[in-house]
Amino acid sequence: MANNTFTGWMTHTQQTVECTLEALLPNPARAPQMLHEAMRYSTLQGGKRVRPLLAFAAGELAGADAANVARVACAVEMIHAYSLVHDDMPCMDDDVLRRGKPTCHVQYDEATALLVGDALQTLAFDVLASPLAGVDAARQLAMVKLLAHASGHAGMAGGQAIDLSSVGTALNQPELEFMHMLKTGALIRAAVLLGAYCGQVLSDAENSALDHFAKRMGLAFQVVDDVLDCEADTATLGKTAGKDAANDKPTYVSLMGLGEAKQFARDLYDDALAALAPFGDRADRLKQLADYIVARSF
Ligand code: GRG
Repeated sequence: MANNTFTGWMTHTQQTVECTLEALLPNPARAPQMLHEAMRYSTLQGGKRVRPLLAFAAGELAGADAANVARVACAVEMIHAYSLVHDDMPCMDDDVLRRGKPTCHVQYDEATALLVGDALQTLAFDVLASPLAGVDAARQLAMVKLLAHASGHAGMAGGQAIDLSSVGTALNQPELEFMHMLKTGALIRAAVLLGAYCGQVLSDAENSALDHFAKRMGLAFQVVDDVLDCEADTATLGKTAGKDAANDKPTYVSLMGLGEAKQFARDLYDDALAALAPFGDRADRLKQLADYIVARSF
């Protein structure tokens, strides 16, 4: 399929991500074989690769070298894969299926799943800290710090902690928003900014416009996830709208109802797209991607 259509670009980019991950992940024939195999099992051939796609689209906007973006995008995807492996473990969400196959701790064992997450996280930083052609060392250091911040206590891990401690409690909308901004939003924001940092230096105004886009998209992604979950549950189980059956966690649908949650997703999407106006057609890929991520819930 031609790369100049959005679908063609997406398929091509997903294939690039798959090949780059293949090359970066450890060889399953080498010891420790089970760890290496489980890292590959948890990362390859699965997922929509939304974060890498965002990195590539932001890289295009900044005129970045595709090989650099591929490495950075894969570093972000490794953090994402690690988070899913740990999130599925019995001490967290205790899920048995992920992407249509047994979760890592079911397929292997809990100790292996813990180590897979640890090893994917450190591999991500190894990849991000390895020289990127044409990117100066100070900028690359800032990129490493950005991913660390997005993944740790002030980002994804912190959001997960708030999520776990909120089970059975009634979060209000600002609290829910704060939790999601950290848990899923921070990594999505990092994907966009890291992709752009692979390219030409943007002005302060351009950086904050892109940052605003990335934050709005991070939240929109979660609202859409809640809307689609609710619609799938209602269709298959006739479940009460918006309650997470596994642990009664609050969602945007349980907080504001399905119609308002959809409207909220649309408002976030409109706001995100408005932030891209100063980039003109350089932001076309990001706009198409925003459409793909959010508009599927309208
Ligand atoms: C364990 C530190 C730690 C954090 C876990 C992101 C996360 C934090 C948990 C995921 C829980 C979850 C299902 C959240 C809903 C939104 C979400 C991030 C879904 C999974 O991301 P997708 O849709 O998944 O990009 P694929 O499989 O396409 O990669």
